[in-house]
Amino acid sequence: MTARPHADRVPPVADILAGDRRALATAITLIESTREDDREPAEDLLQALLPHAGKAVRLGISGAPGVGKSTFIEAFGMRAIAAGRRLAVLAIDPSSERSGGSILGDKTRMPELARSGQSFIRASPASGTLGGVARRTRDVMLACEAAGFDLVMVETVGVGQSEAAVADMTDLYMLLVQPGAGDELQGIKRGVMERADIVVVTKADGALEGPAAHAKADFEAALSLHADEGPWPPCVIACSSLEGTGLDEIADAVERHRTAMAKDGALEAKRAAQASAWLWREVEDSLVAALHADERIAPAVEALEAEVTAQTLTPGAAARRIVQRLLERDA
Ligand SMILES: Nc1nc2c(ncn2[C@@H]2O[C@H](COP(=O)(O)OP(=O)(O)OP(=O)(O)O)[C@@H](O)[C@H]2O)c(=O)[nH]1
Ligand SMILES: [Mg+2]
Repeated sequence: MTARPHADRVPPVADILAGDRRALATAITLIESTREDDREPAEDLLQALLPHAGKAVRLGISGAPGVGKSTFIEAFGMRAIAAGRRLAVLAIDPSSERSGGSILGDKTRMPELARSGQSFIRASPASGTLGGVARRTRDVMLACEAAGFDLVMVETVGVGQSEAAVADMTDLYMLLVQPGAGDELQGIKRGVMERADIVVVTKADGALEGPAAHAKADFEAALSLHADEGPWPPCVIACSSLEGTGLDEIADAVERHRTAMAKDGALEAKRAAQASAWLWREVEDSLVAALHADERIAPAVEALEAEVTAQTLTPGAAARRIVQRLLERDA
């Protein structure tokens, strides 16, 4: 089959900029397409949208399964919409088995948001990408911003590297934790805690109100251990998405974070560093994908990997030879 042009699937830039939801959805499908012949039109489209992106508040949300992410996003998001925001929710689902049901699942967990004309919900399966990370979520975020969404919440379940990716593409990273399991800090990896700008203790209501206060104190103590002198000292806030308590405090913290990051160009510097880090992430991903896709190199790569697993060759030496093969490929 010959590759056919996909011009029919490239939505007009003007429609996206005008906030046409169908145009945006079509754009996202193109951006997320893994077809080789979709890459160039997708990149051209993003290039056209880029000057119109960047004005949104970018929030990253992660937490263990069942911690209350969807309920929080619904409650927090509806308040933001009531305050005049347009909200895009982008969910990265790192487990491919779950991805089939996740979109529907999240829409039923966020019924009000799903119905609101001021919100846009999109789930991306992260299957087939490195480190369980949806490679295109950052691009999707830019498209949503160009379409006029001025608050973006990027959500991921707290497993694997997707948390780091979410922290790497947002202005403010929120880690959701729940009361009860707080004593051992819920096995949260140190690196993840250190990235959190706000730790949100969820479900602070009813019988869990006391345990939530305990968890808050535990996390405050843990955070103070590695609080550095950045523009924003991380904080811990308890909330109940069901009762609506603590949500104003979180919204206020988001505002204060914004103000703190506006000083001395801290936000611009953070975004610049993120874009640069993303570039290298993409370069690594592309190189590895090229290696795996190339039938002329694949057998040699496999053979080298076998030597490494048999411990007869060091990973360093094997990596150097693999890179050499790739560089010499088209020579
Ligand atoms: N008591 C109480 N329960 C809550 C609150 N928020 C969420 N829950 C409950 O916790 C359970 C999980 O909530 P979700 O919002 O689906 O959690 P999640 O983190 O999105 O879960 P996954 O998407 O499966 O990772 C549900 O039964 C919610 O009703 C809250 O503020 N208070
Ligand atoms: Mg959820």
